[in-house]
Amino acid sequence: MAQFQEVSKLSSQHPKPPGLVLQYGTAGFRSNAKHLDHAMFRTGLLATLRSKKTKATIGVMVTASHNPEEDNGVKLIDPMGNMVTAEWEGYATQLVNAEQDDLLIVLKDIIEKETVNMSQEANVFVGKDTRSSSVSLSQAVLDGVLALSGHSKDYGLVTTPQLHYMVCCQNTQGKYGEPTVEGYYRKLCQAFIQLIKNASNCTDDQKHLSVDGANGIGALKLHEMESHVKSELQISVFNDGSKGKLNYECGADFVKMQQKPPTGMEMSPGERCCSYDGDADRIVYYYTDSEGQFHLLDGDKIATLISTFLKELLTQVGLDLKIAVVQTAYANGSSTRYLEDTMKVIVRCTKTGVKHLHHAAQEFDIGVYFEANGHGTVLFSEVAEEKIQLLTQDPNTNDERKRAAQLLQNTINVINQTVGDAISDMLLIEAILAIKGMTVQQWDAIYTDLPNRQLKVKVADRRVIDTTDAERRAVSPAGLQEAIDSLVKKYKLARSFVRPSGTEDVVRVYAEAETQESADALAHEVSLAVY
Ligand code: 16G
Ligand code: ZN
Repeated sequence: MAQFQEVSKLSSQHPKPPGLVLQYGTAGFRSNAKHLDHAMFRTGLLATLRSKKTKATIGVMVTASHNPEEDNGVKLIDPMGNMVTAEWEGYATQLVNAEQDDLLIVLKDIIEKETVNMSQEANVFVGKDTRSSSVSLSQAVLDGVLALSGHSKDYGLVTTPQLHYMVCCQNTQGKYGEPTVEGYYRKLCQAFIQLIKNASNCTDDQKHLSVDGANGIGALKLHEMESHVKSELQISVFNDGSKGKLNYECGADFVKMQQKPPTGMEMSPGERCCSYDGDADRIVYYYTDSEGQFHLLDGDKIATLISTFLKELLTQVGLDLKIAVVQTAYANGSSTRYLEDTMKVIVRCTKTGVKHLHHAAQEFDIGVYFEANGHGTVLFSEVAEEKIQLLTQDPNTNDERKRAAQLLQNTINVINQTVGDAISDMLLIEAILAIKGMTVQQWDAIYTDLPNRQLKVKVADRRVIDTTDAERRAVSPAGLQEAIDSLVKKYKLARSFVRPSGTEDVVRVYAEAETQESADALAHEVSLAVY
């Protein structure tokens, strides 16, 4: 078939280094950019097959998120803007690892297994982050789509969540919004402006926010968005890529892991600040107090703020909708306790990785999910959206209920339900703080984090560690969990777990305890037990 001749021809321009093996992990393929050209081309091929199979538009995002500038990566986006299924992740790994001469065999094998109708049209949206390698690597993806005669649309520089949004808009025939960057700003910012109208007496201080753009795509996009919200939110962007290096000593991952401010940011005491990661799908907030001490408000604090706000609104509208917060093992114990005991909301714990949290959140009318690292969003079920919409239009609803219903409606519109989105989360958080007249210190004081520590341990083979109970307990190697249990017993309010990383060749260790010294000591002792 002529179709496959084109694949052969173009794939020889994107040859696979013999013997190189890559794995489609929690974050797609990720590696040093030098090793990825063939992976990009082949992901373009696979996206085209996926599009033919689903008869819908598929997204391909070229980014390595918070990794160093030298790395890059690629991820597939399914029709509703969600992550691709486990089966297709497996195909991705097979296709990318096929030696050059076997490529067509593996490709045809996937076509056969999935009974892909090759005469079906295909449509692929492609986006990239600001890494210098992203230019040629995204071209390799486009070549892959072309090789199978698929149609592609190159969105160029976009955040990861923006591309998820475009894919969802396209496949819902505009019901979710318009599949353009401008349409994205319009939808989110209009909802934000509507929300903020409910804030009374906002001071200039409250309207100002400092953002660390991690020298990446988020900074660029904030500049584009600014004019849409200027009257209500004045943003100072630091680490906007004009001087510093991507993710270097800045960005959400750096701030969360180091528990200190990014370099390149001017902060005065008490000032509200936040950091995005390299592809703007994560956000964390922070401030320094008058003693110069740093305070981090991570994904757990964000989930608490948002779920409190939503729960109060649900009470006001009198709708019986089930709200839950989805976390991972990394969630600070204080946050879980506060949510369950004080807020009385359902809390679920899942394995690390957005797809697990997203999936769990879909089981509720309103599912708020956040990883402690700042990746998260809110999902509203169709039923919830309908009930809220009806209330906003019901002539018999009193003013208070109507106002609450409007707030819920605008929250639905400001939040990017396809995936965690730093820009969208930021707009919602800013609106909530303004509506509640809350300072960042007051938000921080909702509960006090237990001191914690994360370490990574290099081992010969991280796969010998197997976990259960949403990664909170190790089932192998034998004796490891018992060792952790007895170490944990030595400290007050302590908890610890280990898990193999899905993105790096290391084992991660997490510990929390009553004091920082105890958390540090426990993390250290547990990491010794892992060897
Ligand atoms: C990926 C995940 C992120 C998770 C992280 C854990 C997505 C889109 N991203 O970046 O959610 O927190 O991996 O990394 O799912 P680790 O397995 O190396 O700890
Ligand atoms: Zn990211």
